Amino acid sequence: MAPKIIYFPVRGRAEVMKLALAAVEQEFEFVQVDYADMKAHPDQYPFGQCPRLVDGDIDLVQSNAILRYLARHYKLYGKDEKEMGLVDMIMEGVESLRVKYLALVYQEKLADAAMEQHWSTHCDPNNAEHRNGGAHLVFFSRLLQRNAAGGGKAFVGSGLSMADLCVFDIVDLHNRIFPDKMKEVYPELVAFHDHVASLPGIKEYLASPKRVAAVNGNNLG
Ligand code: 0HH
Repeated sequence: MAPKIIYFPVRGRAEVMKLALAAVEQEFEFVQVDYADMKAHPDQYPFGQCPRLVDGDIDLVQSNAILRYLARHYKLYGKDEKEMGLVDMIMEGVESLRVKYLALVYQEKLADAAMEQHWSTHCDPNNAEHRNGGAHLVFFSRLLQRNAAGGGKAFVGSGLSMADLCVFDIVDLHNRIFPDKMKEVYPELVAFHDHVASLPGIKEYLASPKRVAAVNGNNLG
């Protein structure tokens, strides 16, 4: 049976899971969460939250635990322990920036001043060494350049990994809210994003109705 992703009808925290399954050309089923059912079944939703993944007898919540399971199972975790550690490291870096992005969208509602603040603190390369909670786009630009084997197309080694899909998603989210600045300041991240978007499986997924239109739950972003 195809893996089932249970979540709200938005991209949100389920998007990288869908990208991963698309990348390995594994069919999946998307099931819209029943909120009351989620709250009534702590056995299935142990933290009272989704996304949830059901794949055979695997039944998980917590998005990064799900992503790591998918990375292990579908061989998106690098070729050895060293690469696996780097995939984890980059995934955690994306998580740090995702939390800042989520605050911008859900708490600040993309207000102009908050957008400026987010760009200044978490995106402007001239401010990278200031206090930013370890969340900054330039860190990803540096890591991409550091991985010579990837040639600008992979963050870890030379093949596609879960790290790439996580970075793809966070760059995609920033491209949407800062389209001009991203092209101007981070052409290498935009080129990386476009490369991932063109990969077999991902290209078809992105153009399909399975890619839900709503990015976040408040129609912003
Ligand atoms: N640490 C968890 C993880 O990484 C965090 C999960 C989480 O925040 O998996 N889950 C939220 C949904 S993500 C949750 O279950 C935010 C998307 C909101 C979209 C709402 C769309 C409605 C549109 C019809 N929240 C429910 C809760 O906490 O009660």
